[in-house]
Formats: sequence, C-alpha cells, structure tokens
Amino acid sequence: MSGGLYSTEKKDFDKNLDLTKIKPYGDTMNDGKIQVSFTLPVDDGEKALFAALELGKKMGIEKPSVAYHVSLDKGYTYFVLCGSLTHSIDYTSIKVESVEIELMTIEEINDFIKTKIKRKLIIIGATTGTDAHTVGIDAIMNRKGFAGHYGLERYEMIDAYNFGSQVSNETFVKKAIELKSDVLLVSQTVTQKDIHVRNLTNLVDLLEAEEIRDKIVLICGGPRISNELAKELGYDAGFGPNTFSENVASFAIKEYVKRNLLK
Ligand code: B12
Repeated sequence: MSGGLYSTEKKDFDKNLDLTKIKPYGDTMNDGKIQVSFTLPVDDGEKALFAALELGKKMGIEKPSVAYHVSLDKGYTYFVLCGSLTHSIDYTSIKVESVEIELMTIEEINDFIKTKIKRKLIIIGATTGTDAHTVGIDAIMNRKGFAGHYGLERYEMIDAYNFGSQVSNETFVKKAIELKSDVLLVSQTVTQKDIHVRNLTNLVDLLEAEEIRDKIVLICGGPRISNELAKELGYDAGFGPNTFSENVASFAIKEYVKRNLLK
C-alpha cells in the first residue's frame, strides 16, 4: 500500500458489518461511497452542474460532487457523480430464485445423453429481435467457449447451431422446426424500454401458435435475465451473468428427460 499521508490505522473507523443494513463500501465499512453516471439533456455549464448535484441529493447521495462532466453534443452533458449513499438494504430479507441444477461436467453430460437420450441432442441458439450482442450466446455455444469453459459446439453428443444476432423470432421458429430442435437458447442483452420482455414473449406466442412450445426446452439468458423473469415469461429457465455451457446443458438434459420429450 502507499506510504502517503492517508492512513486508516489510528482512526476509529466503523468496522461493523450489519447484514440487515448493508451499504456500498468505498474505503471503510458503511461509508456508502458510490459513483453514478448519467446524461442530462441540457448544455454543459454551472446551471447543469447544479442540476446534477441536486439530482444526486434526490437519489439519496450525501455530499455529492461532480467528478467529471463533458458536453456530449449541443444540449447534452454527461456527468460522473461521487458521494455517500444514505440508503441501505436488508440483505437477510432477499430471496432470489435461481435455477436449481446439479452441475455436471462435459463428460458426464455426454454420458447422460448417450445413455438416457440415445442420440445427439439438437440445440439451436440466437440473439433475437433487433439485439446485436453476440458475445453472450457465443460464450455458451461457440467451440472455444468462455473463461476456460468450452462451448456446446465442443460437446460430442450435442449438435449445436448458433445463428448469431438480430435473428427474427419468425426465422428462429422456422429453424427450430426445420432442424427438429430439442432445445432453444435465446440471448437478450438490450433491455431499454423493456424491449426484451416483448421480444421474449413474442417468441413464446409463435412457438405456441406452431404447437411446438411443449415439445422443446426453452431457455433464455443475458445480463439482466433472471430465472424468475424467464419463468414469468413462459420459459423453462433463465440464466444471468457468469453462466457457462455446463450450467445450461446440465439443466437442459435433465429437463428434457424429466418432461419425457424423447422424440
Ligand atoms: C460489446 C458491447 C456492444 C457491442 C456488441 C458487439 C457484439 N458482437 O456482441 C456493440 C458495439 C455492437 C453494442 C451495441 C449496443 N449496445 Co452494447 N454493450 C457491449 C458491452 C460493452 C459488452 C457486452 C458483452 O459482450 N458482455 C460479455 C458477455 C460474455 O456477457 P453477457 O452478454 O452478459 O453473457 C453472459 C450471460 O449474460 C449469459 N448469457 C448471455 N446470453 C445468454 C443466452 C443463454 C441462452 C444463456 C443460457 C446464457 C446467456 O451467459 C454469458 C456468459 O456467462 C456492454 C457493457 C458491459 N460491459 O457489459 C454494452 C451494453 C450491453 N450495450 C448497451 C447498449 C445500450 C447498446 C446500444 C443500444 C448502444 C446504442 N445506443 O447504439 C447498442 C445496441 C445495438 C443493438 N441493436 O443491439 C447497454 C445495454 C443497456 C440495457 N440494459 O439495455 C450496455 C450494458 C452498455 C451500457 N452500460 O449502457 N454493444
């Protein structure tokens, strides 16, 4: 650590972690330090700075300060604001519904498919609608995978087809029928104005219209997708950040057998 003038050693700083009242951590426990960024639709200047600080206070930020501001264009200014958040959260009261899976290795997944399904599983995937983000679906499907975890294309007992991004729901359903797919993987990153919700439900509607929804395992994923949301929208499961191909495949094969979807 630096040997500068700043030292916390002799000071009587708060060291108590109370999980019923957690706050952001900056330098010391419960200091509430945060940094937020946003754009205001006004020209840069003293008045804009004042407005940003006032907004910070309304967000519950104590002693906000503008760390950075820049004019993005005429009538638009970008701000980075720092300060201490006054709000806290009762961490002990939070209940999150995540996918319950017995995580298997690639070898175990291949063996399971060989013995229980007795043929290769056909999995298709895409980022649907207008969404252009491919990295998430590639991480799950592409041979090289993500963070040291190989993707589904590498699995001996899986035929994986990754159709990339901006695939319309109509095309995706057509591909599902054409390839007699067992599992459909949908990636959604852009959530602005809830576009992901409309797009994800539209796919379920189309699958139901084609009478194939109950014959397939339907999974979605993305940085803002939770299992809870996915189920609400008519999917079998939803996966968020730090998902690997093994998580998805372990769930898909168990679900496939549990629902007796063998064709
Ligand atoms: C790279 C990037 C882009 C690239 C994409 C290039 C490409 N080929 O993918 C480009 C430049 C094209 C782009 C464009 C846009 N982007 Co962008 N982009 C990003 C960025 C920097 C990284 C995303 C990424 O690759 N993450 C890495 C992967 C591995 O993570 P992941 O997607 O979460 O995937 C994991 C899990 O979520 C899960 N998963 C994902 N999909 C699936 C699917 C299944 C079936 C399963 C099981 C799991 C799963 O598993 C993956 C691995 O663990 C993020 C910011 C950030 N740092 O996250 C913004 C971000 C996603 N983009 C954003 C925005 C707003 C846009 C634009 C709208 C900007 C604009 N105004 O033009 C456009 C949209 C274009 C469009 N039509 O979609 C916002 C989204 C905000 C929101 N929630 O809506 C972000 C968060 C930036 C921000 N802070 O504002 N973007």
